[in-house]
Amino acid sequence: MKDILTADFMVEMIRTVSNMYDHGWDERNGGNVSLMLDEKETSDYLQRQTVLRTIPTGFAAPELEGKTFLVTGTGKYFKNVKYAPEVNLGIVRLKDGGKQAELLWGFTDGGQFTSEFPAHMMSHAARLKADPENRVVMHCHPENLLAMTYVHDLDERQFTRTLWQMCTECIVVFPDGVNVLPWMLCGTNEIGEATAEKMKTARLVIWSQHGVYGAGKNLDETFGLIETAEKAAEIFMKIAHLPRVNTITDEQMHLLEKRFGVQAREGWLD
Ligand code: 2HA
Ligand code: ZN
Repeated sequence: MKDILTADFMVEMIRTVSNMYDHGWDERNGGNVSLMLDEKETSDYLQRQTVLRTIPTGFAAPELEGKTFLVTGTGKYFKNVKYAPEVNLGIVRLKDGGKQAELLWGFTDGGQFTSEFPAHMMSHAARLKADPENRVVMHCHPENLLAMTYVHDLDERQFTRTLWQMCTECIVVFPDGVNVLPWMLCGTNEIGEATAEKMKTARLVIWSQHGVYGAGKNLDETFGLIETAEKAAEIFMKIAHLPRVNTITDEQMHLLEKRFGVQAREGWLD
């Protein structure tokens, strides 16, 4: 077996959560990330037949039976992951229709996966139906997106249109827009189910007064998705109290659609 700390997926996960921390998106134990791994990429690094512990998940996700995930731990600080990956991260495989998770590596202090595991797994199941290549679900607390949920209408079309208007690239990066959940109790199956429902139609889901969920094919793409939306929210928070003299018009958005070969969410442009 090769050293798992040298595997591409591990190096990328450590870099990504460190970068998220450095962006100020993950204070204390805030945020959580899960990355679906395939057998091919883990076979040189992991004894897949050795189960260290079995952990009940408290939900069912039959679509994810047998799937393996590298996931951040509950109560763990992103800033510490690079110093002790085997304590702060774990690799789990779902079984019994998602009701049990077999720990294959990590959480060496007896810990377990993030409290938001239901939202992560239900979101993976929902995104895989929309895009079979989806592998990542990422949650964090970026300050401007969060701030925006205090001062902006939470209507999804309105919220998205404001973000699209803040930077030219936004409609290109997230033509599917953002979906928005009202404040809900986090860490529950209910918020997991609600998030997954919202993930059917967009890769970004805002948790009002809490943070954001993003989904994508790989860690870079998902990070970039949140980074772009957060940049737009930052511009909004800089200008929201000032008179708006200029904007990006819907006509200009249609030009961007044509130039970049993207299709804005149906009915969200005039
Ligand atoms: O894991 O971000 O939503 C800490 C959180 C909970
Ligand atoms: Zn959170």
